[in-house]
Amino acid sequence: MLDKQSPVPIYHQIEEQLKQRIQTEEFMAGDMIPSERELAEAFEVSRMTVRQAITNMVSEGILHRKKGKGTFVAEHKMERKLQGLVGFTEEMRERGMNPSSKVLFLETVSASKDIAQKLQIEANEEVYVMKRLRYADEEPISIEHSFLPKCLAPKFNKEIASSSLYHYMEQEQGLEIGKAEQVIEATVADTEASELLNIEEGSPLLVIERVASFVDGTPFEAVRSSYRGDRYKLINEIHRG
Ligand code: 16G
Repeated sequence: MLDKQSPVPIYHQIEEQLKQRIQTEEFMAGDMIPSERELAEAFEVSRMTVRQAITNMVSEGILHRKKGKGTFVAEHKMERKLQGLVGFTEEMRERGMNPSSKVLFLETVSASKDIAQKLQIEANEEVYVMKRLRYADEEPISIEHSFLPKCLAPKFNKEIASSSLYHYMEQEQGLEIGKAEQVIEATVADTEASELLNIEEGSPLLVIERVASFVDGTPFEAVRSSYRGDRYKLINEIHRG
């Protein structure tokens, strides 16, 4: 099965074979692959060599390890185009997935300096702070921690929060969403995020911080959304010059 005379390193040949078995769906997304020991025996190589191949495939995001359980074929990542301002509900529906939310909390607080600056309001003005866990087809995908000026939606409540914020602003409040500025960075899941998103502590997260405004320029939401790095990726097209 392996060509031990080839200049191609053995671990690389093992990677190629495993990738092929994933491509031909011998191993499907979510399946556990054989253990290092079993693979080492099957390929007649050392466990070290197998480990090298698996480690490379884990860092490429093709496989993932679950502590004490084994190594699994990763689910395909959802791709999100970095174009167009869409909300979570719209985005998942466009994919043919069923979006849902769990409102972890929704409270009224007075805005901190930082939040007031982002929302262009006075410090201490009332804002809603909410945390929502967002699901696609029953699978937790992201945690959203949002701040909204209370005066823009005085009757905002948990029921509205558990469906679509953008739908509420546009269809119920008759306000037109215009643009958002966002910053994207990487982080890792802490204990709370790992429990909510059903991933190991320390797993990668993709964090998007966004301030969204209505067409008249009034900011209506400052949010920090943390997406599972194993299920979500961002793509865009860029032009030279
Ligand atoms: C997205 C937004 C979030 C917004 C939500 C509205 C990012 C980073 N976050 O998740 O700020 O609250 O959509 O979705 O894109 P909804 O209309 O389903 O509530």
